[in-house]
Amino acid sequence: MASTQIKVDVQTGELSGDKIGGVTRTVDDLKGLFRDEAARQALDPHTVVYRTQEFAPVPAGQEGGLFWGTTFLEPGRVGDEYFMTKGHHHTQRSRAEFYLTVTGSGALILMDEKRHTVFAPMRPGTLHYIPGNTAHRVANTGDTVLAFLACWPSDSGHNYEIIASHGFSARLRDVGGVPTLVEEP
Ligand code: S6P
Ligand code: ZN
Repeated sequence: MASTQIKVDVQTGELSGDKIGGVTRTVDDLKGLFRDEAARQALDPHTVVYRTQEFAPVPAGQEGGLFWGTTFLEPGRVGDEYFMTKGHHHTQRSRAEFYLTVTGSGALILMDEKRHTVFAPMRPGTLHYIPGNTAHRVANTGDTVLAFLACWPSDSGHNYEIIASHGFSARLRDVGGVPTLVEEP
């Protein structure tokens, strides 16, 4: 059986090898994501908020395979909110995922089907299991790049529409210097 191999720099999270794709999300791409839209518009639209790398050894949607990726989330703020990922559900709702932090510090924000939102601290070495049926997003609460490795089923898919239209039920905001989940009105 053919094996498929890439390299992971475990210090930085950088992937190298074949079949690696990814996306970059700038301030301009993240219109409507943050609470303070005026603060977002005041930033340089070309500023990179995060970039991803994704190793897809099988076609997306194929049942039984696994994907591996790294997300590099820059430090920064939009108003009192930290730079964060868009956040998503998996299209196949039951699909779970692992996140392993390698650099920086931040927060994994999880929302269950009842729209109950919690967060867990991320720092180098923390491994988080994201259960199925759980929307997930990451915020960088530190001053350096937050890099985390992820592993998820190849048939998970990503549903961004629900979060784009309904958001999470709470936002992680800087309240007096402390990352605090604040319920949305
Ligand atoms: C994929 C996994 C991550 C995210 C990445 C960017 O299931 O959860 O690779 O895609 O952290 O976040 P988002 O919400 O923009 O896809
Ligand atoms: Zn995911």
